[in-house]
Amino acid sequence: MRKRTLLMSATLLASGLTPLIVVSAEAAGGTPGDVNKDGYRDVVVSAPDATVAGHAKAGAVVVLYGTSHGIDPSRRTVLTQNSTGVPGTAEGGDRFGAAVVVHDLNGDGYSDLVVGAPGEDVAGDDGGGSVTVVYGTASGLTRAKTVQDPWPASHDAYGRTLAVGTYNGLNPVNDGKLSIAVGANDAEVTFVPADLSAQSNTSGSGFAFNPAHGIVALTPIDVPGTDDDRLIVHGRGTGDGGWGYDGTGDDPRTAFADPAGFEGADLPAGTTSAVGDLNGNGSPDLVIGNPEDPTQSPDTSLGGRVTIYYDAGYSGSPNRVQTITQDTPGVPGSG
Ligand SMILES: [Ca+2]
Ligand SMILES: [Ca+2]
Ligand SMILES: [Ca+2]
Ligand SMILES: [Ca+2]
Repeated sequence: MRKRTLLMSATLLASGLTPLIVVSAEAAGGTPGDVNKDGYRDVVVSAPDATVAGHAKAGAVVVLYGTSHGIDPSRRTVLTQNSTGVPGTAEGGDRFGAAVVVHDLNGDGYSDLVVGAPGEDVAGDDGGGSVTVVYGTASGLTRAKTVQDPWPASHDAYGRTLAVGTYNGLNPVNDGKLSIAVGANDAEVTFVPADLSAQSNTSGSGFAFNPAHGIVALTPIDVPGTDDDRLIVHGRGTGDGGWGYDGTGDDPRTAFADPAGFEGADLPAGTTSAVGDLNGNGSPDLVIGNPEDPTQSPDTSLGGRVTIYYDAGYSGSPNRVQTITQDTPGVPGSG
């Protein structure tokens, strides 16, 4: 155990980055992000490149439990595919934890973990990828289920990115119900019912993304008090001329999905996004990150750019737009 803990820490330090863990705010009767239902939110950190039992990049997810005085580092659970109750076996390159979402899927007040292992070999399909739900329970994180891939022949790397929400209009078979949105290495988003009932799987379509690059990131937008959420989808494709991309089909692209369908709004290109209320008016603001922004000079000056769409949360249409680069006054460094 001690050895594994040290390995994990080293991997986290070596990578320098951990994937964004998204906590949705819809837990029914519980505290969002509270895996053990003690009223304190918990921290979930993933290390998809962690070595497990000698298998490089098998991957692990660590839950650190909140207390009245913050995180207690002595109280934690390390989950791998070798953990009791977790399906499968830790193997080299599984990358268990490459994506993680924390959400109470079954409404019992215990937040659950949705974990992607996009490098998992599945039956007859090397690197097909897998998604696992690990349920928070009174007895810990020892009960888990595999999320079936309804389209295993259509893609690999199932579970490379994940989101949870109620996506009306995007998933007609499962309309009005909580879904797990799953990205893979094609241009489609698969919606799986959160109760994992296999019969109502369906797949979204309509993105002008390049299927060779897959879905890069999914960001949920929670619409409070409704059963109708939004989704930002990042992929790659051929940028339009206005962005000055090279047109080879690997440029960052972003789509906004609302009940009217995909690309309901024209969001700035980017490979990552986050949602929060930056100006404190109660309406969500969208923050899009594009580390490959070539505005200064196509593909020669990738200084990067952050674009803020204020109060665009439910429509994708902003009241105000702000861009930030390293050349923005007050930001250290230069673009
Ligand atoms: Ca807790
Ligand atoms: Ca495995
Ligand atoms: Ca639960
Ligand atoms: Ca706002």
